[in-house]
Amino acid sequence: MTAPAPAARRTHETSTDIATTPTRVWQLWSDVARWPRWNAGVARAALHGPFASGSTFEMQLPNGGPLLHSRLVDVRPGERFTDETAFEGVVVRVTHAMAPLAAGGVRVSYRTEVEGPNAAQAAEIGAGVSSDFPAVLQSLKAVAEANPNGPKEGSIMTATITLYTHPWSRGRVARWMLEETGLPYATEVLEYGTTMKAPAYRAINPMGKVPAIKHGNAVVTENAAILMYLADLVPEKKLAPAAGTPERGPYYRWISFMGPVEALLTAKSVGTLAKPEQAGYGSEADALDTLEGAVRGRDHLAGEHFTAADLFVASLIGFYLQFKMLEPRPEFVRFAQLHAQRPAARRANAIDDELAAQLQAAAGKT
Ligand SMILES: N[C@@H](CCC(=O)N[C@@H](CS)C(=O)NCC(=O)O)C(=O)O
Repeated sequence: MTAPAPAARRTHETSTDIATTPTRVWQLWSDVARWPRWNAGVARAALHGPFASGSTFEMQLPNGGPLLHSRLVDVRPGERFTDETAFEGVVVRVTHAMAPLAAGGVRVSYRTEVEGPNAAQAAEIGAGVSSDFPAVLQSLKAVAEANPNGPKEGSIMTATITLYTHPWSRGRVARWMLEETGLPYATEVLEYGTTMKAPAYRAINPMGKVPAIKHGNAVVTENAAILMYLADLVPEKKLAPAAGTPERGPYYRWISFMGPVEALLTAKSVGTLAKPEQAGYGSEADALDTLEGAVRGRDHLAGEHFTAADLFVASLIGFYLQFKMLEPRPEFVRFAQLHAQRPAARRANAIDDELAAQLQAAAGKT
């Protein structure tokens, strides 16, 4: 018989100073469902019970990563909390602590402790778990410092977002955007022709169409408006160029240009185009060449990084290519495929594919 390998323990610590109050940091920490907003290493998080010692929570890691089941083991409000996760035969404990600084602000530190039977494995897992903590702390700092006193009582930022959709609809565009924001949201699925046209839903969208979102008392319909509204809720994600910057021009321009493009493609699919000088979309050649010119040789339409304009243009090009309503010019295909690879796009599609399968299974039973 071989003797069991000695138990091993590995620790890592990283910290940063944040110009905010302990109350604000605590607010962000204890709002588990909103962790994905500032922690790119978490796609979705759900707490069962209060933010207190003994409660459990789940974290879905991004990019098809595992669903982790964790427990809060030591919660001291306004000061620190420790969570524990059993993972691949080891136990990972992370202590999130803060201490007020004499000059103002708070020093926030994350300490990771991994215990397991095998030292090499514990070291590897410890390094893996804590590798993105410096980036996570920088994001936490950005969100906290953007609003050091936190949302006011009853502020829209604490309100729930509901997405009204159908898995086979343009609601996929809105869901992709919601996944980009990292904000928690609920989904309400409407059925074509029935619940979508019922008075209860027409009170939200008189068009009886999806998608729509409701955020507190704010109702937003039209994908273009939904995307721009959501981008502004999470400035730290830079999904919209800042107001007043030159990049804001192409951002509005290309999001708005998709309205005429959609009108053109749907008109074309039934075989009647309006006279170019009367139609907002002009001639088909001008509209498609303009769209192609916008994406040709570029990965981003507004500035040098991904924004809601890229999301909207890529998702609608992808949608119309899929339904063979748009000619597959190489630059259209490239632009749509490039952005469809984003983790948030893949997550959103996986959620809608699953919902579609459930609807199909339910329809098969009736
Ligand atoms: N302009 C709207 C278009 C919404 C739209 O046409 N949605 C379709 C699904 S892709 C719909 O709800 N159709 C149902 C109906 O009209 O009864 C937007 O961009 O959000």
